[in-house]
Amino acid sequence: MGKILVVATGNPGKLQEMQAYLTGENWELQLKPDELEIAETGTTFAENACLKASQIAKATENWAISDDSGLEVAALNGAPGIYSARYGKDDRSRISRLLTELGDTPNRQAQFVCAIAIARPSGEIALQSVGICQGEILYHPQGTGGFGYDPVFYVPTYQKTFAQMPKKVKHEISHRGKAFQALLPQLHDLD
Ligand code: ITT
Repeated sequence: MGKILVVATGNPGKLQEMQAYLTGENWELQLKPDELEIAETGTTFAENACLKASQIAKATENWAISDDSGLEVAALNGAPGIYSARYGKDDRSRISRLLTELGDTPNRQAQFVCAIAIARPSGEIALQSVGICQGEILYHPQGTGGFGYDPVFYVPTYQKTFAQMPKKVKHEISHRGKAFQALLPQLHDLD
């Protein structure tokens, strides 16, 4: 067994996807203690990812990995962006607010962004990466897979929303997939 890596998220959808990327790596994954909540006071995804990884690492005295992500919608000038989790009280109300704010705007262009950070037990950031996936916001939710905004995020190349595509396709092409593809090769070199 390798070193312990605390997965610093309280979002079950994210946790499941992060675990899938880290399976087979030489790290023993551990869940973040429930009571450890980190205030996301940064102004960028990368800053918030670093804050979460660093503070969870220090608090647990272990290595920690965090993901800060969200949806940027062109017609809303990049909103909800880093406030994607705070846009509503649950996934359903977040989606409904997004569709209301967009109305019948013809510009449906959007992107998901994911910043990943890995911190040493000291809190020092060891690795960082960012991944982006382009798509469009539908007028109505489609599909039941995934989590969060997945039912309204449509990827034209696949003619499916993230919630309609097989898990392994989202795993491959998503913002999180791209961030992990950049990060994983470097994960082996950490000491
Ligand atoms: P942690 O900070 O505990 O990890 P969180 O849900 O608060 O959990 P964020 O602040 O990073 O995480 O917010 C991410 C938001 O963006 C949240 O509302 C997600 O539903 C949404 N999101 C991120 N990745 C997504 C994905 O792959 N599919 C759908 N929605 C996603």
